[in-house]
Amino acid sequence: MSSVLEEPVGLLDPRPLAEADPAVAGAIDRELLRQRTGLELIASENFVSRAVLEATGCVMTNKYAEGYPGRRYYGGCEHVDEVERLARERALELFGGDHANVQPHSGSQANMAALQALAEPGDTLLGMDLSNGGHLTHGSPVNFSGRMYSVIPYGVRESDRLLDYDQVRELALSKRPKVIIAGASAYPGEIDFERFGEIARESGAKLMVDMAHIAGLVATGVHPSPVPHADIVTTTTHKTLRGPRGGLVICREEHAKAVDKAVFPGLQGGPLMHVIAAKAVALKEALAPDFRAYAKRVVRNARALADRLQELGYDLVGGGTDTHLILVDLRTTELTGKDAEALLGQAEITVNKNTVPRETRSPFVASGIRLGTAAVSTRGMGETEMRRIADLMHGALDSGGDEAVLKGLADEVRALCRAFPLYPEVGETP
Ligand code: DSN
Repeated sequence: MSSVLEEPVGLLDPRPLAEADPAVAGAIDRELLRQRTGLELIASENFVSRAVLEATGCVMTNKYAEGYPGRRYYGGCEHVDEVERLARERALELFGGDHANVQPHSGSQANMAALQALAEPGDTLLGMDLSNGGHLTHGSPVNFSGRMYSVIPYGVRESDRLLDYDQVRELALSKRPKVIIAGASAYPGEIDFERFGEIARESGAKLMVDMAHIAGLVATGVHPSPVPHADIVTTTTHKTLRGPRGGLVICREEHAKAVDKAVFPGLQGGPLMHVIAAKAVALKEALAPDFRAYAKRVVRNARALADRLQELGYDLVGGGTDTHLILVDLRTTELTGKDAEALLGQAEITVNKNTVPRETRSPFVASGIRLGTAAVSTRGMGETEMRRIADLMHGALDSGGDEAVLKGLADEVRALCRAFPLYPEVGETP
């Protein structure tokens, strides 16, 4: 053996990101600037707290922890066990239910786990049609859910474009699905989960609810909870719940083992322990009394934005909103969803094009735009700002693409955002 000390090699680079990788650091800085200076109206997005950001970037990213607290396949899990237990306990305190699994990497994986726990490949599912407001994982033919199961879609009524519970009941009684999936990603109305529960019981189906969009509203009682009515409830943690990107499952005791087995080893390997730490932090924040005030403001703001858009002549699916979400049907204008997304983008207002009920265009073009107030409400904006935002949006949508007009609107958007600073603790926007 050599007694000469070798030069250490491969040690961790101690430099901050800006020095170690200016290309990535630069893109992150530009993204921070974009989030700070523009209006974020994507209904599924929000801004997390500094504490959630810190946990998401913590050393728990280094740890493998396949299994569950107290039953892992790796040593050294005592600290990650602590955060996973905290996250599970807080999820149950917040939402009720018997059992929580906080490991799904995303909402899609939470849905996959729920379906795996409740049904066998080939079984029949009833799910909301994507262009009526559902989600890919609720049975779309291009998704695992549509490929693995036999899917019967339900939708909204033609008259008022609100959920057609009579249709759901008729389909459930005639087709006898194994699982009914309730929940939506582009539906502005309140969902009657009690009614879904009754239909499921009457037809002998299990009820799975995906509450991803409205989880923050459910957590605070601002939207009725699906938990008492459903076998399994899934959610993401990053929408109105304002946590890190990820998924979460809550279920009745009778499904606990099947859900845990479906998540691991059924679908995933090692859980993202840093994200689970951040979920625990976000769930603590959602348990604090001011989160309820926030959730109420999100809904009040959505109503104010919807009211002003209607005054300006826009056609809103469902006639308005009961939640954080608004779906504008642009078929009364000359614009497609794609045109509208681009025009608003030039004014630094970020939205997504979205299909609308009885859509005739491709999802890449679409006839609507979807809006949400979770992120702007996190910045502290209120109803006065919502009316202003509707006017700014109208200015852009009515601009005919006039670059000077759009630039003027972008200046106004930046001024509005400056009055509601985002992450001021990280330093002023230059
Ligand atoms: N992509 C999410 C949304 O925007 O609603 C759903 O998965």
